[in-house]
Amino acid sequence: MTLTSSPDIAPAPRRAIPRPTAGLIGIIGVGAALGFGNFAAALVSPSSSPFLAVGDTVIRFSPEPLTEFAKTTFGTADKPILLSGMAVVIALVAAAAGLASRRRPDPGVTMIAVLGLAGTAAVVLGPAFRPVGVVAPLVALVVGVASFLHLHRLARTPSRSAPHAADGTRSRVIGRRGLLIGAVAVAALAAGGASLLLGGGIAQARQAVTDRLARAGLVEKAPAIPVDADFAADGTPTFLTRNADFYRIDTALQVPQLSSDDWELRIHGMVGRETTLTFDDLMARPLVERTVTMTCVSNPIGGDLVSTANFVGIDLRDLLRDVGVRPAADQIFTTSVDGWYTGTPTDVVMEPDRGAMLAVGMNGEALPPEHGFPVRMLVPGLYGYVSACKWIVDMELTTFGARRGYWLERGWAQKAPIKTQSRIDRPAGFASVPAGRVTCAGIAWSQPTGVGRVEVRMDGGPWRDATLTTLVNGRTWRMWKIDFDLRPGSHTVQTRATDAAGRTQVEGRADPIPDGASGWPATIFNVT
Ligand SMILES: Nc1nc2c(c(=O)[nH]1)N[C@H]1C(S)=C(S)[C@@H](COP(=O)(O)O)O[C@H]1N2
Ligand SMILES: [Mo]
Repeated sequence: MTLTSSPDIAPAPRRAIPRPTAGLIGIIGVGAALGFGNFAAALVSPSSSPFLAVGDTVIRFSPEPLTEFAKTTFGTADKPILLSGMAVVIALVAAAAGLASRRRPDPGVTMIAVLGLAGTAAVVLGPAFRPVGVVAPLVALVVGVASFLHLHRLARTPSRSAPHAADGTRSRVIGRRGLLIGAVAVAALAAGGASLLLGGGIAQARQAVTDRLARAGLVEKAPAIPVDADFAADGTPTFLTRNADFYRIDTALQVPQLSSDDWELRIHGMVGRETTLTFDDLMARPLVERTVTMTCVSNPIGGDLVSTANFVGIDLRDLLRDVGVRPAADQIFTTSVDGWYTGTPTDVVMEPDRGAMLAVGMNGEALPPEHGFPVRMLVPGLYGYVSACKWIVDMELTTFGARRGYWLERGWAQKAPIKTQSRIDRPAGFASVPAGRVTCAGIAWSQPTGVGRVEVRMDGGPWRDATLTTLVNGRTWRMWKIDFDLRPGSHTVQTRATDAAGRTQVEGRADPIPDGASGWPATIFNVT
């Protein structure tokens, strides 16, 4: 390469780029790759962001104990934490490659090419790959290499304005301002691409569905929630969980952007009549509204992976009866647009009172993107990982022998009814409360039967019956509270719930894996 910045100056022999500049050039080159890659993905195919695809791959191949640790330790923050960690590692690699390129650009170019190819591979081998998906990682690769080479060239070009050393060979230091502007532009682009990826695309389609649901008639309406359905004033959650507060669990790093206009559900396999349902087909069926408490199998004792909402959608049993299920099909295998998959026992879904649904609405609006817009499955009384496929696009009637769900492959149980549970919300663990009358309060659930009784004991004393809220229905949680008169000192409160059929919550402690946590919760607190 011959590079002269100006014909009237003889090319000076070029020296190494100063270290800080070299590192920064590496970072900006990679930043440009990521920013443009995200941006291209947002425009072309949301699932093809090379950065997010690498993250998805990390998740898919993480050993089960690690994902479980991340889920329980970081909760919903697990994904931002993973992405931030990846960003830090990539920035370090980029800076190192930049430093190695003080004279020749080859190490930096190689690094960007390797990262770009890794991103391309992650996209191409990802579960939701379509051929247009290669555009974004290739844009990232080309833009990354080009910006790196350009900056490298600038940095190595002797500057006319720079004071010349005695030998006249001082390399040009790119203006700090120029670099800063470049870095900010790259960051803005990356952020812009990310926000487009994470939301903009389907807002209109969602609003249209919300409006449509507001006009639609319901053949089954959920009874109004009684005002005394919770003890929120005493520390329990409100009966209905706001959509923004509803717990969220899935393997998707980026929320799938699937418009209701593009949505189709193929129902096939061991069925009488293979069927493809469009969103209009779904909305043309009788719509039902049901109040349901959902729970994640990973919820530890005392955990908050449990929430309640009013869901609107169609009755899944009715739909399957219309399609016709062959008797041998013991598994309903569902797949999401992002490639996640699970299997649900057919016999449970076909129970007349189970209330299994394909849901499109949640608490008066279209499903939020994070909760499966446009359509998700829902089976009251089964943990989400075996029943609640979000962004559902495929339903195959098959057998448990033929196919295994995503979490089954990772050691979780095939059949997973939600275990009867109770939780102590007040007092909080290690809280200090004034002596005298102390109110203890919390929640309990036992779907689909419903909670019939919650007993509470203090410091290993006799079990006492707590006051319960009105039972809304067997598919939902129920709140409890009880007062104790307590002296100063350390105290331990413990609960156990019993379902409406008289079965009491299991005392023995079990971890969430393989089929849900068990054990009577206990909270230690101080009376002062
Ligand atoms: N597509 C998809 N659907 C999914 C999952 C997932 O990872 N991907 N996770 C399941 C699990 S483990 C649970 S507990 C519920 C959680 O639903 P929510 O996020 O709406 O609360 O979704 C289920 N459906
Ligand atoms: Mo879950």
